[in-house]
Amino acid sequence: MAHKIIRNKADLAINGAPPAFEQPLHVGRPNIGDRDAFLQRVNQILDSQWLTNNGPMVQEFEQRIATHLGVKHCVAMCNGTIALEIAIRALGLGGEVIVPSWTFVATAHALYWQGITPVFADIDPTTHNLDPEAVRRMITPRTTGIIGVHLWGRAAPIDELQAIADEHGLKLMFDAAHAFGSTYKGQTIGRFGACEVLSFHATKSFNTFEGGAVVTNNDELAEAVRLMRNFGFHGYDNVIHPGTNGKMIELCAAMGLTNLDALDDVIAINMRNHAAYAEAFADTPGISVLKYDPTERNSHHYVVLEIGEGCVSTRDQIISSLQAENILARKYFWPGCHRMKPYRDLFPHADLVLGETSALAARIIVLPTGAALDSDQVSIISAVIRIVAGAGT
Ligand code: T4K
Repeated sequence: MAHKIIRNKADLAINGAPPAFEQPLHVGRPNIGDRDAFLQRVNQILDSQWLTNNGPMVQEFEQRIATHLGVKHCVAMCNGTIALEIAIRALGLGGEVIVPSWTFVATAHALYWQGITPVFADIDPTTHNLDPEAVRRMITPRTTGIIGVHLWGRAAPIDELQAIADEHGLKLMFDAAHAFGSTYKGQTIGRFGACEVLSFHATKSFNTFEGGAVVTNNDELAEAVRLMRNFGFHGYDNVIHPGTNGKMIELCAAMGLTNLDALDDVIAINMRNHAAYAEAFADTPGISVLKYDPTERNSHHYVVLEIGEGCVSTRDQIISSLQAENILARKYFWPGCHRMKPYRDLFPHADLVLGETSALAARIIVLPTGAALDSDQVSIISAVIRIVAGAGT
């Protein structure tokens, strides 16, 4: 595709020029591994006539994920939300559970859907993750647990949250939907808290179409989660636990096995794109690119811009200018769960204790990246933003 050159304001679509891209550039374009290898696995599934219910592909997938993360158990699920719900139930959480509001709404829904009140604690604006002191402030006699979220794949303050949980007799688990392959103090995410929950949704750096998993080193918990995933069945005709249907299908496991082989390449591309964006905005007043700690592993799957004071345009003006060019940037996780209808109704005054969350929600833009994006496209996206932000090219 020929690329439009953007040198100044006259070249922008908001000023009447044609859009930079004919086809939309999305955040969350799936990374897809070797197509032939995937199709070979699909044929294997069709030949075997075993499509779901803990089939051989799912078992192989679980083993490879467990090995990849260095964790004892991986229980694969149909998606990350059901995996969260099952983990929450298996841990026996109830009453109130403390979570960040600054997360995808599934974290809160997984609790509320089960009659548990999600209590939102504020974040540290530099890490975008839970602020341990804010968590302490939200503990009440009804609190039974804490769900930390490793937002953008950057680990939550695991040690501090574990200390609070231990001090107050609370259960601690993690929503690791963004953190497949990330590390905390050099150790791979998956082993922390009572368990951690992964998402393998199409939009994640590593995907199985739809999918998720509960990973843990706790044998008993893994067993409970396995039972709940399959209606509580223990062998044929013998139900020993209430349960639901959280099973991953063979086709999804086939996609996962294929994409696992391509993961290093995807991460290399993400790192290249992230570095190019960081360089493009290095001297743009009021714009910063969220950094990843070079001493930890991270898929660099999220390119997160913060639009602050000193930028001549607002966040929403930049988003609109990008949309006019067919660049579909996102405001994840605007406006924060606490301002979404179900939780706004529940906590009409939550803004009073979530000042950092509300302020951050107004500053964020998430940009396209991943294997679908080439370096020229990154340059054009950066040029549009720099001009709209008053920094020229
Ligand atoms: N916890 C956290 C912290 C999470 O971020 C998530 C999911 C979960 C829990 C729950 O896990 P899952 O139950 O989903 O496994 C998307 C994803 O659906 C969701 O998985 C993800 N987080 C969230 C951050 O993003 P939406 O509502 O933004 O999806 P949508 O349809 O607007 O698509 C996002 C972008 O991706 C668009 O620009 C289009 C593009 N896209 C999407 C799909 C599905 C493609 O290009 N191809 C595709 O196949 O939620």
